[in-house]
Amino acid sequence: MLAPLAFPSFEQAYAAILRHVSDNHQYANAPRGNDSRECIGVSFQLTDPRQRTPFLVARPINPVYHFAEALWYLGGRRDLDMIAHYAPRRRADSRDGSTIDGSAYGARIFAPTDGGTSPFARVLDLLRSEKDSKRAFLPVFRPGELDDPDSPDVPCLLGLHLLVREDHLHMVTYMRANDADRGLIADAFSFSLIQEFTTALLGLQLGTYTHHVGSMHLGTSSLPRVQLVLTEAAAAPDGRPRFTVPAMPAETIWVHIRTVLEHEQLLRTNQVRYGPRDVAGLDLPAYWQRVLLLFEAHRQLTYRAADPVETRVLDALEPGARWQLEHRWPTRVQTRSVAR
Ligand code: 5HM
Repeated sequence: MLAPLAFPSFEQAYAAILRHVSDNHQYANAPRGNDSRECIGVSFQLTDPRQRTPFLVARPINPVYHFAEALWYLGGRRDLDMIAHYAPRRRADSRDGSTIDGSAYGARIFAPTDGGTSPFARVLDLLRSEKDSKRAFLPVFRPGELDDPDSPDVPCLLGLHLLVREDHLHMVTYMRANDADRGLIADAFSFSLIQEFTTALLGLQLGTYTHHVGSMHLGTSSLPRVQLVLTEAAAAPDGRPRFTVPAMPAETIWVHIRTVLEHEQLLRTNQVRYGPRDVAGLDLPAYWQRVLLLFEAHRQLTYRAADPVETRVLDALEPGARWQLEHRWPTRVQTRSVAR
């Protein structure tokens, strides 16, 4: 795939990539013991980067994890406390049991460097002063990355490139490697959400999202599920996903991200419980209130033994996110038809 192919949603891109790697893999190999089917140099483009998540029965998604990861990046964080709460397997990426280095991309993009300014803030300054710049690159992979041959966590993301063209903000992602059925789903979600937030900060329209990968691969253990995903995707009437993801409010600012992160921590540590009325009392756009209710749903899944998640919380969620929860935790999350 030399030229990027454009898709209206990630779900359609994901199905196309899965089909490409499973039907046309160039190599069967096992780097670091991971049995894979691999294609070299794979790219795709999303014409509407908001449609960033799949709604497929065969591939249950945890929307709470995806928002947690995107917010963890935006918070410039490295702590395992937050990210491993939603994905315990991330502990394997840590050397010291409390922080992540290589794949804590946000710490390399949003945290201030020695000069007191973050690379992200500098890139925003650049784009405000010269809109057509080609220099707005946010590097993640560093020259010394391979110095330690035993590193558990070498970043897969090389960097993110922002381009403003005709009042639209485009993002181009460069990755050395992507697992098409795992990392890709999380990466496209987080990076396109960062793109949408940046679009709001700059007062622009959302442009395209392009994703370039050196090694696009599938673990052989994923192959049976991938076939089910491909059968389901092929049966979709017009190829379109079941749900449309709403726009992030254009008035979203850093204070909203920080507020969501503060309340996420309270929910993660079970210090508060929220219903729709509680989050309505916070100084947050409705979009972000609904994201907090996703964290409340996760609090209930974590701390309320086998109880079902409260209907008042489920009913206030974004319909697509609720559907994903229903399919991810079918015994704990009532389907909408039963709830009504
Ligand atoms: O041996 P290597 O360091 O490449 O293994 C990392 C694995 O995690 C690869 O399969 C890579 O594609 C996947 N991965 C991903 O797809 C990892 C990260 C974290 O850096 C990511 N996307 N964001």
